Amino acid sequence: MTSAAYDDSNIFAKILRGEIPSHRIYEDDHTVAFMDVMPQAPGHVLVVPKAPSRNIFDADPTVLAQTIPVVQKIAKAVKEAFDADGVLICQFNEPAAGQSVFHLHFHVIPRHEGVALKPHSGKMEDGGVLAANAEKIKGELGN
Ligand code: DGP
Repeated sequence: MTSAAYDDSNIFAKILRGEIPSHRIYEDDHTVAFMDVMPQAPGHVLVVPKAPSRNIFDADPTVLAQTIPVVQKIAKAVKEAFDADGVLICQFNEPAAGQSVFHLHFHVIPRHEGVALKPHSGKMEDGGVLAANAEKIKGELGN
């Protein structure tokens, strides 16, 4: 079965164009990282390539190669910022796999021993909490 085409009205395309706000923690020529508004744990970040693709299936391998080093950088920063025991990295492709926003993105989620992961796309977090968590991570990134 083929995937639907990329649709630039998705919420992350709007964030990338600056049409709706986000708590950005990192940006370079190819990639943006911002706080997930429905975090599965405090410090849950989304790493988003600027180039349009719906998910892994239509992504340009060059874009993937540019994105993974940023995922690594953010994983290290959230581990330090939240004193995490581990970091979960995940990425969903198509609704059957749990994808709800159709612009390629990687989830970077700090984990602590014995603390359960909150549901995927669950409860909206308070903006002040997201802002404070973004500042913690930016501090680790040195910006
Ligand atoms: P998924 O497509 O299943 O990988 O999940 C999309 C994630 O995006 C989910 O964890 C919730 C989050 N999310 C949904 N809408 C927004 C939004 O408007 N802003 C931000 N920062 N995150 C969002």
